Amino acid sequence: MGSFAERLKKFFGIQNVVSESLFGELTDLLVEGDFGPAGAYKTVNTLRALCKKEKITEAEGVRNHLAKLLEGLLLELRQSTVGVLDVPAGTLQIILLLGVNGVGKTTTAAKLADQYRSQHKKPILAAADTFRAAAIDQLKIHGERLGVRVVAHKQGGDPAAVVYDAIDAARSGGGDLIIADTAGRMHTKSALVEELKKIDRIVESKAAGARYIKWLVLDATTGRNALVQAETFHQAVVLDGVILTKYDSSAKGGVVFSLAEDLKLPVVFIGTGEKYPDIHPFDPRRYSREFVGLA
Ligand SMILES: Nc1nc2c(ncn2[C@@H]2O[C@H](COP(=O)(O)OP(=O)(O)O)[C@@H](O)[C@H]2O)c(=O)[nH]1
Ligand SMILES: [Mg+2]
Repeated sequence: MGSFAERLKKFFGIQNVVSESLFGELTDLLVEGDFGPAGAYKTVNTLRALCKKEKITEAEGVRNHLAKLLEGLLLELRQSTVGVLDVPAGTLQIILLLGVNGVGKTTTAAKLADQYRSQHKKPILAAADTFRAAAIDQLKIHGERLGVRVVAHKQGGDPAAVVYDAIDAARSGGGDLIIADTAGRMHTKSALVEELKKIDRIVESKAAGARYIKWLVLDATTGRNALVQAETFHQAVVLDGVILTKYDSSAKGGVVFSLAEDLKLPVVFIGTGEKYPDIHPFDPRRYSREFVGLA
């Protein structure tokens, strides 16, 4: 449990009567917890009305209702996260991992390859971060360790062409799942958006009959900035979901609720460390309960 959950737990432990000041302080706390002011007010307003209707008189009851309310918000999006791990046999799946530098894309690509392999999939890693030679080498090292094939071109090459080749390799019997690592770093935002659109267009045109998925990797410790990143990437390519990394070192996590509410983007996986097994399918109930310090 992160220290932010501890704070919420403590807060509800100290308050025992349901008063307007409880709701006021809770709003401030949610803002601090990366909810953003608008989201915090909206959530607390709904919560206040709910508690009034249900005649809740103890703080503990407010906490339980908050957890349920948050869970409900996430469950609305559940539909789109169903089957993140199980893809119908015979269908090629292409996963494009997007995100800014340092969020954990390459690590996540390796973790996913390991996960899917244990689900009897045959993944191929595509080194579509062609920006630095070191990025390509990093993915190759993971591939060797995991015994997973890596499709790579030279540094400075066209990222879309790497994915293209990986799709050909898969279709000629080399695999049934492509996990593409990308760069996500450009001198300007508009250059990044153009590059993203280009990769997306090319992969889309080659992906007929395949299940093409775009997941944005976000670092949980960056707080509200993660939402800004999500807006940029979502505008450029229409994302299918988010993978939240470094949850082990994050104290907060309220941004997950803003992603759901503001952008209708579900979190599909959570990264909880640097090792291969440190990735877990997102569990809305558990996450919401942990967030308020109930789990
Ligand atoms: N603690 C922690 N560190 C992570 C996690 N995911 C990635 N990292 C670390 O974050 C750093 C950047 O990761 P990398 O995959 O190279 O990011 P990229 O630039 O997006 O490809 C590395 O030191 C990783 O070990 C995670 O879930 N938890
Ligand atoms: Mg990388």
